[in-house]
Amino acid sequence: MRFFKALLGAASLSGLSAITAQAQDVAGKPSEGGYWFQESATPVMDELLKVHSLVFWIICAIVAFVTILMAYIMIRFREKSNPVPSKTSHNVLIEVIWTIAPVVLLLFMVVPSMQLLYMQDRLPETEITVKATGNTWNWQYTYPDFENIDEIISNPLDETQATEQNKPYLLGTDAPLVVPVGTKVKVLVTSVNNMHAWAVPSFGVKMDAVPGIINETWFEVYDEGTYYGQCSEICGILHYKMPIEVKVVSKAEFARWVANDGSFGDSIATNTSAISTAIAARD
Ligand SMILES: [Cu+2]
Repeated sequence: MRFFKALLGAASLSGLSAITAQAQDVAGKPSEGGYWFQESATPVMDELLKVHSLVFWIICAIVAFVTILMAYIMIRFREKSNPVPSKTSHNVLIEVIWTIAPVVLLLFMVVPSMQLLYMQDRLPETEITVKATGNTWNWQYTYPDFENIDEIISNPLDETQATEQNKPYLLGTDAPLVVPVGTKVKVLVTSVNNMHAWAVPSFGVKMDAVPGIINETWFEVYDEGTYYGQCSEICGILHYKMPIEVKVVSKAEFARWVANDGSFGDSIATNTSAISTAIAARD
C-alpha cells in the first residue's frame, strides 16, 4: 500500500508541473498546447486526478513490460537463432500468472474508481440548486431556490464580442452561470430537444443532458473566478457553439446578486426576502 501511496505522490507532482499558470481572473480554462488536465477546482476533480494518476502509471508499466517482452521474444526466438522451433502449446504456471496478475491489477484500479464514481454520483447535502437545460444552441440556467431570478440564457459570444470582453472565443458567454464559492451546488441537467452534456473540466463534472430525464450532479468550487466548459455530447451542427461559463463569486457577492434579482449592478439590494433566502442558503 505504501508503494501505491508513493506512486500517487509522484504522479500528482508530475501532473502539477504540467499545469500551466492561469491568468489571474480566470481559474479554469484550456491552455494553449495543453495536454494534461486543467487545474482542479473541486474535491471531485482532486479525486479524479488521483485515480487518473494511479491508472496512468499502471498503464505505463504494462506498456513498458509488454514492449520489452515483445522485443526480447523477437530477438531471442527469431528464426536465425532458433532454427528448430519449440512445439510447446501449454504452460500451466504461465497461464495462471497471466490470469491472476491482470485480476489483481484490475482490483487495484476498480476500488478507487468505484469510490470516485460514488463520490460523483451520491450528492452530499447540497446548499443551492441550479438547473441547466440544453437548447439548440445554448444553455439555459434557472435557480429553483430563488424565484426572483429570471432564467439565464447563456449564448456564445462571436469573435469580436469575445475580444472586446477579453473572454476566450467559443468559451465565453454573454451571461454566465453565477454560483457562490465554497458551496455545495446541485446541478440538475436536462435538455429540451436532443442530447447534450454539461461539462466543466476543472470541476470534474460531465453530465448528460437528456430530453425527458433530469440528471443530477454537484460541485463545490474552492476559489472565486471564471471557469469554462463546453457541451460535450455531439448534438448537431452548432455543437461547438454551446460554451459553458461559470462565474464563481464570494458568498456575500452572491447574496447581493440574488437580492438584486440576478444583477451585479450597483443598485441597492431591496429584495429582503431574496437576501434572507440567499443568506439561509449560504449558511
Ligand atoms: Cu449540445
